[in-house]
Amino acid sequence: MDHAADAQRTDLMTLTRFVLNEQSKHPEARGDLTILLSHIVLGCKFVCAAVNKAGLAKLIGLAGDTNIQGEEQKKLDVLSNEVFIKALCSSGRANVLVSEENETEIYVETSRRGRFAPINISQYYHFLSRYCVVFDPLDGSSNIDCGVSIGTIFGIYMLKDGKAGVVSDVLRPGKEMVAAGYCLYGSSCMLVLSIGNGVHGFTLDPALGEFILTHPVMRVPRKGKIYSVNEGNAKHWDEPTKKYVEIAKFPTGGSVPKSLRYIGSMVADVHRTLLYGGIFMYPADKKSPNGKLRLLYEVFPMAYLVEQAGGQAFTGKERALDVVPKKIHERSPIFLGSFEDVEEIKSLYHASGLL
Ligand code: P6P
Repeated sequence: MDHAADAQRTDLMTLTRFVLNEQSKHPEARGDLTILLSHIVLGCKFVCAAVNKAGLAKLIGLAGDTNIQGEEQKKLDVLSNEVFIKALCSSGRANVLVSEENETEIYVETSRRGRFAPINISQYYHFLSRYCVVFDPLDGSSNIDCGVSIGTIFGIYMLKDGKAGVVSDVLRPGKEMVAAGYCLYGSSCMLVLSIGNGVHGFTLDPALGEFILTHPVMRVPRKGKIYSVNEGNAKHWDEPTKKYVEIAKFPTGGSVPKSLRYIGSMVADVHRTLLYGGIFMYPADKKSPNGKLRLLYEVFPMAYLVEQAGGQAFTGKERALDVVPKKIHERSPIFLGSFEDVEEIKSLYHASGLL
């Protein structure tokens, strides 16, 4: 009998247990983040089920509407956005929400904020729900109809001063996030999370309906053999990006060329980069001077995770997590992944005089 394997099978570390254990290390923690995360997890389970049966349930196809980004909304986009907004509002721990699918930020009405018996105004503010959540409910949704993996991305800030939330509570550098994660709806449903102490992967066990810790302490390999970019934009790239890709394809000094892997679904591309190493890039170009990906709910959470896993995230000008957003839907170029691979693109930008 393999007692270790047997113990592994019966000592299931669920995501909830893991977060509770982590939070128990912080005496000041009141369990609000645990409650908030449990509602995000509920949303992920719901969307996972919906994505898996989309083909059968005729959810695939256009919802006949367009979002603020001008992109055609698919039914699963609409459903996912509603699920997460309702889950976050009912958590009683969310104060300000920003969704890719909503033009303006959402202020959770007071009655839905933390459950409390206000003794006096200062304690009222103290017990007010303290978290702001920025999220892309279903990123990569243009890939839904062809069965490519898609995902949910989220980042969490704590209110700056504990009073009623305002938009400036979310127009903050990504380094001020207290947690970030994504849920990948692919061959399996995997939630990858950091609450500031490393990155950990949890795989949904459909039989239990629980996310089980399968990838503890995920680390990005220091250097990788993969570069991930949409080469269809090559003619619009700046010189450092062109140079980096040129070196990746035609290395000197007898090095082996890197492999190109590009899925076109950020969660899937970043997940592979976290596991296998290498670099994922969505650079600025002449068509999109600020790149395509959204800073608040795509770039920041992924940059937070990659740094927590020992990698780097760079915008072409600065460390991605240092950027101060001016608008909730602003875009940013991004280069993220293995520490040494990102260091190479940073050196090319410094040598170019663009910095
Ligand atoms: P392109 C999906 O639409 C998305 O927002 C990200 O998930 C993905 O990384 C990117 O756009 C792909 O963009 O221009 O290469 O199709």
